[in-house]
Amino acid sequence: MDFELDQELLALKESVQKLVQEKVAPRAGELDEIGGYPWDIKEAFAENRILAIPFPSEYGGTGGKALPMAIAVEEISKASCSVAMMLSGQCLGSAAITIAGTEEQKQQFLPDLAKGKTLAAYGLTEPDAGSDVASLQTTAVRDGDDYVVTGSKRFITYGDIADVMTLFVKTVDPATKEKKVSCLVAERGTGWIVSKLEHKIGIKGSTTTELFLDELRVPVKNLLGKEGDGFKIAMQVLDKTRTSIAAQAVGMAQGALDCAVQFAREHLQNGKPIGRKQGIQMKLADMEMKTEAARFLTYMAADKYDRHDPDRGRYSACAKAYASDLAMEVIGGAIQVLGEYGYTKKYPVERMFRDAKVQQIYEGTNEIQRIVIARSLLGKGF
Ligand code: COS
Repeated sequence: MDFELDQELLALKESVQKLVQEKVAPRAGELDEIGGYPWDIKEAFAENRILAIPFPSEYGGTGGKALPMAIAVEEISKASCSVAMMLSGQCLGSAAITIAGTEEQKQQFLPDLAKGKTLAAYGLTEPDAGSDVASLQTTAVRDGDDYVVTGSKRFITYGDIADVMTLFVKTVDPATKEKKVSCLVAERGTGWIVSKLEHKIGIKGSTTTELFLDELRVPVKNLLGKEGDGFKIAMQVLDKTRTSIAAQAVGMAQGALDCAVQFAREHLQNGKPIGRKQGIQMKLADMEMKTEAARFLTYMAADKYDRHDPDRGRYSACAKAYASDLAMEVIGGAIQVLGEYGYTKKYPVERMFRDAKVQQIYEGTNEIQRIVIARSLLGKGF
């Protein structure tokens, strides 16, 4: 057992840190103010192969492993969770193809995604189907060589700018008339309409959309796996990507802790730094302990995913729920250390506090994570 990152991961961490300092940190506050997608940062990420991290090397990626993803996402999130979403979203939107695609489907979609020439979205959630995936209503009906898809999707990250969307639908078995969850790869320009851009509390530098699917045509050859495989594909994707959400939370907790430590060193009261007060020291120590614990749980979950551990889904749920609950606590603690300053836009902790709330919600609420964890402990039938 070795708790140190190997040379390759350390080099990745350093190169992402450098890029974040140059390109992301100076823009983080402005992105929160104006919203939208930072295309210039996307170009820098594409050039520096950051967007290639989610993809296997055979398809132009850097390996497609969860642990390097977690390390890169953590580093970006220290400065801006909105920008980290760019990488997390590319992984989430494409993972179904990596996991369940045929060789031909992978060759068709993955190389351009790995180059950052195209962007991906994950079309699962609907207005009436969030936590309960099986109750989704969007329907795909066969018409010759196409499926014709009708329905709507809600809270879809990058639905407005994605070129491909792994889209979860119900197909109808012609023999039994039974409706089954299936996964299609839909392409831009085939009939998905952005009906709304959400106004959110945080992660304002990433777009969240409502989509209206109006007779969207998807070639039958874009079906991933078989009809009826969609539910399991959706769950397998989330087993991987929840480690990336945990990494967002760890990155923000660390960013907030760093800010609180610096403030405690520099901010004077009665001529002495507030860091000399034990009340402040206790808070900083708690924040450090919890952030480290969340980081190691996140790295372990990602490593277990990469090793195909049979309990990888449970570990990624543990990491996602623990790290995101803890991030709210740590960032709230950082605001408390900064006092009124922390409540203003002069410091990034107020933005982090707003950005960190969503990790307790998206990719399955933390209540759902606890169900996943408990069922995994109890076994089939619970
Ligand atoms: N990998 C592979 N298969 C899985 C799986 C996983 N991680 N999780 C479940 N399955 C399989 C089960 O083994 C079961 O297979 P069989 O029918 O062959 O027995 C099937 O899928 C159904 O599983 P289950 O009965 O557990 O499904 P539920 O409808 O009870 O739902 C939860 C389970 C609630 C855990 C699931 O719907 C979930 O994770 N929801 C949250 C979705 C989410 O994260 N939404 C956010 C969207 S992305 S922003």
